[in-house]
Amino acid sequence: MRSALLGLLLILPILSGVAVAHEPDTFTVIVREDRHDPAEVNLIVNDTVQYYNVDSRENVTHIIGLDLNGDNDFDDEGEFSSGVLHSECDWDNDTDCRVAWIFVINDTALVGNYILSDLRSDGTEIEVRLNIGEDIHPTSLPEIGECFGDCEEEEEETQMKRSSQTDLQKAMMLAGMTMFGGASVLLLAMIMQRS
Ligand SMILES: [Ca+2]
Ligand SMILES: [Ca+2]
Repeated sequence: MRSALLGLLLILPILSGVAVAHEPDTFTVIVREDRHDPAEVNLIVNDTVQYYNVDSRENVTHIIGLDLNGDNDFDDEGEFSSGVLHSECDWDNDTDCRVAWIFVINDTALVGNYILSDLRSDGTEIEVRLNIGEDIHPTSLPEIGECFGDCEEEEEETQMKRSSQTDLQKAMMLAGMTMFGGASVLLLAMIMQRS
């Protein structure tokens, strides 16, 4: 009985999570000798994209990734890559060998439009596009008070922006009042001079 209850408790959050989240899709890109099919992929967070290398030229491998600083590698800050992709593998002797890059988009930090590079071992390179959008599902927004990730930070930021705007408004109102006051005094002085 207790274990059944425990099981239910464990399953419930998973079920509710699945119910509100976007149904994950998997996109496949065929990495060829001269191009990718398709050359551009549009997906959203929770989707998966897999790049299959079918370039069977001898000793030619591919590495696909984001080269932010353009130095022809993928090991700098904010960069990511597939690792070396072969067209075929001898897994008996090389268990680390890969023919595909299965890229699971499981982090909202990845949202953005990327121009990835496919660096081939023969020294050539092509650009491919990967557009990652947010998983927006308006019918199932989190309830007020519920938090996803670092929302505390966001709230603080909004409050800070708001308070600085209010200060600016106050300053402008004060300046306006001062000017109006000054103008009134000037007007009064002119009237008094005439009369
Ligand atoms: Ca780099
Ligand atoms: Ca580098």
